[in-house]
Order: sequence, then C-alpha cells, then structure tokens
Amino acid sequence: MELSRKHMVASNSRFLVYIEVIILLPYFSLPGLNLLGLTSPVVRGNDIDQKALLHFKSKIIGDQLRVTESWNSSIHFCHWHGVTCGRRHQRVTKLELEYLKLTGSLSPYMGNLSFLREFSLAGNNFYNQIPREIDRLRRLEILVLTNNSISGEIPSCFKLIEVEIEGNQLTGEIPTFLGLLSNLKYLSFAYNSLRGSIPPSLGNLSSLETLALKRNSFSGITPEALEQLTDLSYSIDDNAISGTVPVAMFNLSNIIIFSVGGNKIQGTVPSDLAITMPYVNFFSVRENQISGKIPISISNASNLNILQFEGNRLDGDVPSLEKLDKLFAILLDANHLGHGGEGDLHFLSTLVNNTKLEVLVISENNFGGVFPECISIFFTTLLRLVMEENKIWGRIPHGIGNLINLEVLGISQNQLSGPIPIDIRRLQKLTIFDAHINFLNGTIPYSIGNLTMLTKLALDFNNFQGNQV
Ligand SMILES: *[C@@H]1O[C@H](CO)[C@@H](O)[C@H](O)[C@H]1NC(C)=O
Ligand SMILES: *[C@@H]1O[C@H](CO)[C@@H](O)[C@H](O)[C@H]1NC(C)=O
Ligand SMILES: *[C@@H]1O[C@H](CO)[C@@H](O)[C@H](O)[C@H]1NC(C)=O
Ligand SMILES: *[C@@H]1O[C@H](CO)[C@@H](O)[C@H](O)[C@H]1NC(C)=O
Ligand SMILES: *[C@@H]1O[C@H](CO)[C@@H](O)[C@H](O)[C@H]1NC(C)=O
Ligand SMILES: *[C@@H]1O[C@H](CO)[C@@H](O)[C@H](O)[C@H]1NC(C)=O
Ligand SMILES: *[C@@H]1O[C@H](CO)[C@@H](O)[C@H](O)[C@H]1NC(C)=O
Ligand SMILES: *[C@@H]1O[C@H](CO)[C@@H](O)[C@H](O)[C@H]1NC(C)=O
Ligand SMILES: *[C@H]1O[C@@H](CO)[C@H](O)[C@@H](O)[C@@H]1NC(C)=O
Repeated sequence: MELSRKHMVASNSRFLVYIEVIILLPYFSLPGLNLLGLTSPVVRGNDIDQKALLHFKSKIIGDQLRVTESWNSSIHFCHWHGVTCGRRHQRVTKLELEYLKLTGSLSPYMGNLSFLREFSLAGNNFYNQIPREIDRLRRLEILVLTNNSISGEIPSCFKLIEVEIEGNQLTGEIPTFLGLLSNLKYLSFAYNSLRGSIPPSLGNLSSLETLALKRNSFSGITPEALEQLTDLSYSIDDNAISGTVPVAMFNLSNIIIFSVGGNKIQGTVPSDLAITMPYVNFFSVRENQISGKIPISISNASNLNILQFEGNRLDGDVPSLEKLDKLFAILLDANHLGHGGEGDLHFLSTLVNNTKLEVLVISENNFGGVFPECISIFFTTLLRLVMEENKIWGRIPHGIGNLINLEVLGISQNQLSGPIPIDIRRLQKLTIFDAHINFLNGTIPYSIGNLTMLTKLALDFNNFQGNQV
C-alpha cells in the first residue's frame, strides 16, 4: 500500500497521475505518506479504485454464477472478473459484467472510478437509480445498462459516445442537456417509461447515428432540429408522437433505419422518398394516420429489407417493387389500397425475381383482380401470405403447392371460387390455413389431413360439398 520513492521515479506518467490525484483529491488520506511536502496524507488512485470496486461488490446481493468471487484481496483488482485496467496506470478503464445474473443496486462509489471509459452491465438485474455520482466520470464514453431494472432519471457525462439503457424502468423526461454531449453517436432509451417530448436540442448532436426511443410514452411532435442529423437512424415506434414528420427528415441521406410506427403521425410520404434515402433498409410508418399514395420512387429503394405501411390511410396503386431484391417483408394491410379491380395486384408480379421475400401481408384493403398465378414463383422463401378481406377473385392457383415453406396462408373474406388445389398437401409446414367466407367449392381434399402442423383451419362460409374430411 505504500508509495515508495522507487515507484515515484519509475515512470513519469505514473508520477503525473499521482499529482492529479493529489490535486483533485487532497483530502483522501493514507497514513504515513507525506508527498511533496503536503501536510495532509494522500491515497493512491489504485486504492480508490479498489475501494470503489469493493463497494460496488458489496451492493451485489445476488451472484449465483459466483462472478465476484474472484474479487478478493489475493488477486490484484485489475484481474478481477470483468475489470480491465489501463496498462500504465493500473486504473480501472473498463467494467464489463454482462449477462451474469447479478442482482443488486449501483454503488455511488463508482463515481470514484475516475479513469472509467466503458461501463457495461447489460442483461442483469440491477435495480434502483443510477447514482448521480456517475456524472463525475469525466472519461466515460460507453454506458450500457440495457435489460436491467434501473429506475430514476438519465445521467450526464460529457464525454459519452454511447448510451444504451434499453429495457429498464427509467422515468421522467429526456433532459435538454443531453444536447450538449457532442460526442454522442448512439443513444437508446427504448423500452422504458420516459415521457415528455423529444428535445430539439438533440438536433445539435451532429455525430448522432442512432436515436432509439421505441416503447416509451413520448408525446409532442418530431422536432425539426433533427433534420440536421444526416447520419441518423431513427426509431420512435410505439409512443404517442403526433403531428407530421418534418419533410426534411425524409431527406436524411445516410439513414438506414426510419421507424416511426405506432404513433399518431399524420401527413403523407414524400414522392421522392427513395431518392432522398438511398440506403434505407428498414422503413416503417405502420399504425399511424398517414394518407395519400405510396410514392412511385419507393421502387428505387433497392436496399430495403423491411417495408411497413400497415394500418394507415393510404390509397391508390402499389408501385412496382421490381428493384427491391433485398426485400424480406412487406406489410401493407389495413389501408385503402387498390381500386377493387383488375390490375391492383400487378405489383406482385414485379416481385417474382425476389429471392428473399418471406412475409407478404396485404389484407384489409380494396385490392381486386384475379388471384395471380405468379404467386407460385416465390418458391421456397415465402413463410406468410396473407391477403384477407379484399375483393380478390378467381381460383387458388395450382402452383400454391410450390410455396413449400409456407406457414400461414390467409385468404379469407375474398371472392375466390373453384376448388382447393390438391397440391395444398405439399405445404407441410402450414400452421394456419384460413379461407373462410369465399365461394370455394368442390370437395375438401383429403390430403389436408396430412398437414400435421396445422393449428387453425377455417373453411366455413364457402360452397364445399361431399363428406367431412
Ligand atoms: C479469490 O479468487 C480466486 C479466483 O477466483 C479464488 O480461487 C479464491 O478462492 C478466492 N479467495 C477467496 C478467499 O475467496
Ligand atoms: C433485452 O431483452 C429483450 C427481451 O427479452 C431481448 O429481446 C433483447 O434482445 C435484449 N437485449 C439485449 C441487448 O440483451
Ligand atoms: C444548439 O447549439 C447552439 C450553439 O451551441 C445553441 O445556440 C442552440 O440553442 C442549440 N439548439 C438547441 C435546439 O438546443
Ligand atoms: C433535401 O436535400 C437536398 C440535397 O441535400 C436539398 O436540395 C433539398 O432542398 C432537401 N429537401 C428538403 C425538403 O429539405
Ligand atoms: C429511380 O432512379 C433513377 C436513377 O436515379 C431515376 O432516373 C428514376 O427516375 C427513379 N425512378 C423513380 C420512380 O423515382
Ligand atoms: C426477372 O428476371 C428475368 C431474367 O433476368 C427478366 O427477364 C425479367 O424482366 C425480370 N422480371 C422482373 C419483374 O423483374
Ligand atoms: C364450382 O363453381 C364453379 C363456378 O364458380 C362451377 O363452374 C363449378 O361447376 C363448381 N364446381 C362444383 C364441383 O360444384
Ligand atoms: C398422407 O401422407 C402419407 C405418408 O406420407 C401418404 O402415404 C398418403 O398418401 C398421404 N395421403 C394423402 C391423402 O395425401
Ligand atoms: C468516493 O465515493 C464516495 C461516495 O460517492 C465516498 O463517500 C467516498 O468516500 C469515496 N472516496 C474514496 C476515496 O473512496
């Protein structure tokens, strides 16, 4: 524990650290030490760190994996599980205890780990508030507390680059001063109980790449100031955000995720969408009050994986999706799309070269026309085909049997006629087959009995004949 003269001269940088400790913390004492003529004794930073870690440990009341067993005096704290030290100063720079079934509260002593850059406790059961002392960690860059039971309000450390406190019980509002943390790249408070509006000051975080506020109780409008954040990925799903999205938000040229579903957002989608967001791969405005047309330019959004327009007030035609060859899910249900006539489903034939599509949901619209034979070209990728509550007529195509990985086939409440193709038996993974309320006729194929995964079969309100299967 003693700071010898030899130590003092061993390394200049270490010496500097001690000086810093002395200047910052002249009141900590270590008996028998009298440095630089100071009358009050001093403590080494290392001891402060060890004490802080031991206090941190003392607040952990559950440790079924015995992670902190190694946190004992027979081992230097730099080698304790989850602790990383700077090589030169032997001060704690990183404390990483993720997914270790730890239970406890957070010690205010952690505010004394003054060299800490990275602090990550994701996936444990830490509860109570984040101690205010954390604000003293001037070097802290990464704070990850995702999936714990942390309550209380949001901290502020001015060097923070990444703040991940998803899946906790944070309350209160986003403090305006977060707009001063100019290094922030990643900010996620998704799945908490925050409320209030999104502070316009966040628009000043010019490095911000991710703002994830999903599943809170935010209200108010999307601040125009966010338009400045050209590298932003933005997800605010399932809050109570209202108003229109500022047009320039659709102009964030490097945006990858734009996800504002489950709010009360109004307005239209701008016609030049894909031109202004060339890299977008996740675009969702689901369950809002968006009206107007799906812009034709969407056909240029060739990086799209997921496109969600469901639950809005969109009408008109669905444009060609020919270039969207990375599309994996498209959800257009519960809108007013189509005209109830031939041609409404033309967009499906523009997807035939897509080799990724797994989810196609177009129910509750005004789509008319014949059930397109081209559907059978989606071969093995399609898992869900749901087109219920439209005005689709004609027969179920024989080729439906090609969709051998199909799990859900929902075609109820249309005007389909003719028989169920025998080939349906090839859909061995089918769990839901719902075709009720149509004009289907003939006998129900016995082979349906061979679809052993089926949990729901609804064929009522049709014109079937013959004996029960
Ligand atoms: C200290 O930690 C080491 C490493 O985990 C362990 O082997 C030892 O038993 C511990 N000592 C005590 C007293 O718990
Ligand atoms: C947090 O928990 C949710 C729900 O259990 C899980 O889906 C998510 O992957 C977890 N996130 C992290 C980063 O562990
Ligand atoms: C952004 O920063 C500028 C300059 O620091 C400041 O004047 C302005 O008020 C800030 N904007 C917001 C919305 O906080
Ligand atoms: C979108 O960005 C382009 C180029 O950066 C700019 O010319 C245009 O005015 C912007 N549109 C809006 C609505 O901000
Ligand atoms: C798609 O992009 C090309 C090239 O940038 C452009 O010429 C064309 O007009 C765009 N199409 C639509 C429908 O926006
Ligand atoms: C699909 O690919 C074929 C062969 O490359 C091409 O001739 C056809 O035009 C493509 N169809 C669509 C809708 O992209
Ligand atoms: C099924 O209905 C069509 C007309 O929609 C009819 O032509 C056909 O004869 C019917 N088939 C049976 C087996 O009743
Ligand atoms: C059901 O499957 C069995 C075994 O694969 C097969 O022998 C039988 O012919 C099938 N029945 C029908 C009606 O397809
Ligand atoms: C640093 O942490 C505070 C609590 O926030 C304690 O009160 C201090 O005693 C502690 N200081 C040292 C040197 O351990």
